[in-house]
Amino acid sequence: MGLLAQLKNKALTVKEQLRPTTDFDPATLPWIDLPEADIATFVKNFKPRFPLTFNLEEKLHFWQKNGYVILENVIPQELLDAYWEDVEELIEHPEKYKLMTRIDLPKFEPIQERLIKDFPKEDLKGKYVKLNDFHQLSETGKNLMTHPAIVNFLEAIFQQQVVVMQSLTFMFGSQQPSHQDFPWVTAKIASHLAAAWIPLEDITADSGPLYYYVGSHKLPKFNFGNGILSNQRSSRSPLEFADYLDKNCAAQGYPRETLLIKRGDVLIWHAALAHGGGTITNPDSTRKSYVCHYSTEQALPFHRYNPFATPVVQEYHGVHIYKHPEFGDQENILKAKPVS
Ligand SMILES: O=C(O)CCC(=O)C(=O)O
Repeated sequence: MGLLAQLKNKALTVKEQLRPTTDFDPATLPWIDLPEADIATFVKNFKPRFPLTFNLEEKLHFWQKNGYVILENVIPQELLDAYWEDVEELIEHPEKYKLMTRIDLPKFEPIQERLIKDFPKEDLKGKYVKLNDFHQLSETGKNLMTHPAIVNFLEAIFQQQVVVMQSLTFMFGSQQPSHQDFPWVTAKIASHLAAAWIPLEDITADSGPLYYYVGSHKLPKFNFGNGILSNQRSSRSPLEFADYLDKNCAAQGYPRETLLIKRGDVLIWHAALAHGGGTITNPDSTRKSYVCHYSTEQALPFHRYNPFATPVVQEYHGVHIYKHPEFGDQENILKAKPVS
């Protein structure tokens, strides 16, 4: 670490010890998280960008109480097929594409995250594969993550310019321990975060489905030793965090639910909803899914790979998706196919 970085780290350590954050900043909370949120009046005045395909008022009440919503049967099958075709093209011809990929297998330690072409091709079809930000290459990925039903809901809860933060594409269950997203997937405003979990096939109970604790977005926040965000100065580990969530959600009576949704449905969850990947009980059972994280322009005015540069903005269905700062002509290399 250079001298300047050391000084900055020291100053941050002192600041975090003197005044550790204990919760989201009330001054920047999305309106729906405020105690006085009036959903009926909001819905009366809200002009959705696209025709509504779900009962917005009902879903907003559900979100406020439970920290998530499921929009049923809103995504066309052709769009899901078209995205999966792009994924198949990528894993059949990894040498043509520039994409950071993670495979959590011991044989790839210590570098489990690499360019996709640097993994053996046969491992790309196996377990523990996580494709990072494939939407940058796939225009269909951009169309899918900004599907009008998702955009209508995100615009309603944020009431601000929505931006894409990152995406993950899975073939198998992640088996990730319980966590909330805001301590890791951080923007300048931790509460400006939501995620969509888009199944690319019907989800079965043996595939390690996503689980979540209903209402857990209201749980008092975990202290990483230096506040509510996890960073290199934190003294408490992700497993301690998982343990805190599992124990306290049970103690508070937040039911643990398993996500067995179908192609065409989408789950959207709150920045602070506790969730994780269940255990895979049938090793052959796939769990193809596309997980997209969103924020607002106020909280994320840059691409997270280059916070110092002005991002190049692409607009899809009203959502801003920043061009990858290093991908150049790989951005949208897989063009959108016409879907009805
Ligand atoms: O899909 C999964 O199993 C985990 C995804 C997840 O937890 C996340 O992206 O925050």
